[in-house]
Amino acid sequence: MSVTRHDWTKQEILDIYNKPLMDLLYEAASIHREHHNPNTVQVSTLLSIKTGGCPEDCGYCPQAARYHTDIEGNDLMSVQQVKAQALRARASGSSRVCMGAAWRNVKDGPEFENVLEMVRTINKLDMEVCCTLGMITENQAQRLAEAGLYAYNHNLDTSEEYYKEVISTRGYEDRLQTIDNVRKTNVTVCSGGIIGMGEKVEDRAGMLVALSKLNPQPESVPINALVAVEGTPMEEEKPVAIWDMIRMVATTRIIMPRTQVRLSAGRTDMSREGQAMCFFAGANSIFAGDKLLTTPNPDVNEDMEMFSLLGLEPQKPFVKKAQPETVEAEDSKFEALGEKPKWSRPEHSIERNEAAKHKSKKVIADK
Ligand code: SAM
Ligand code: DTB
Ligand code: SF4
Repeated sequence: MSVTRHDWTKQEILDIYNKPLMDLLYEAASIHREHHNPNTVQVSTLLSIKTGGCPEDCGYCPQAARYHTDIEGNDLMSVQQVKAQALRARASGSSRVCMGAAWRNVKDGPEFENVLEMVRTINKLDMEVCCTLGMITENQAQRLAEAGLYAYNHNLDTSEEYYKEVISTRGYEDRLQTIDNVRKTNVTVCSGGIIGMGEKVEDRAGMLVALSKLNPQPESVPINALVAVEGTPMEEEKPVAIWDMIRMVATTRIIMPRTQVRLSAGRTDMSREGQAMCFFAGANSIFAGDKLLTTPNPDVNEDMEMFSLLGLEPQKPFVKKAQPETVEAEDSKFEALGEKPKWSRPEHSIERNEAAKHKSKKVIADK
């Protein structure tokens, strides 16, 4: 049985990533079979509960207010809307709902209270609940755990070095701190990143070093291919070659044998054959539903057809970890602390982020 290591070096990871493909696939698939059923795939549905208007400058993100993208922004959804969407997701075979909000960090107050109620509501539908709300404190993580949250998604996105070329409004350390805050609770950690942002293969390896150092390693690692959205600083990035996706998935599987590797954004550009190779290489979860947060994703029926072709079965909820109990708001042991944490703001200048910001002004002025 392969052991879980936390001391991988960048060079060791690069050597794996660059192996002849057949050797890489064989090794990854063998490790995959030691720890997982190769014919089941965990299916999550994403739900953007608060869309757009985000104050951050993440260079990949269509929801950053400063870039001129075409997305339609929305205030926080109601608990009833979320419940209806969750029921739809459950009926279509999803075991998990992942709620995303275009926030820098969670602020205590009525909106967070509503999110806690959404978590309670979905957990009571016997579905795994995940949230991705930006940076959170330990107290906020405890309150989410008490409401019945199963997983919290907070991506490292890339290597610490390349991160400085992507985001200037928050630091890598804060990402690690948020993950650590989640780890202090019984909520599982979902953390991965994006390839295709102009980074080097060394940066992909650097991100895997950072993820594999986490102890325990994340229960889920999403590998996103950049969705290059018009108006963002990364609008002109070339699509990720399927071979890069397969290599990244296989390497992640070898480095983190027990994690669920999630084949995330970018599937609309992948053939079924390409996705099948990713599943063979160790991917065992996907986001389903015709939309990710703001961008398209394959249709649910197309995915079910692919599952049937490949003999894959959707994973049932709570097979990896028992369902958390939901504590009602009135019985809560934790109260809102109204903390004002000092999350960092490096605020260095990133040329392409600045250019996209100014371009948006120009586009508006020209209209
Ligand atoms: N605002 C919160 C945050 O940043 O933590 C939560 C939502 S944010 C959209 C969640 C993740 O989606 C990001 O960390 C990033 O990895 C991924 N993402 C965003 N835009 C993307 C894009 N255009 N292509 C691929 N992945 C993307
Ligand atoms: C993750 O790693 N990928 C998902 C989820 N976690 C929140 C988000 C992908 C977003 C793709 C761009 C969009 O649809 O806005
Ligand atoms: Fe905001 Fe999250 Fe998008 Fe960054 S990734 S701009 S924090 S929604």
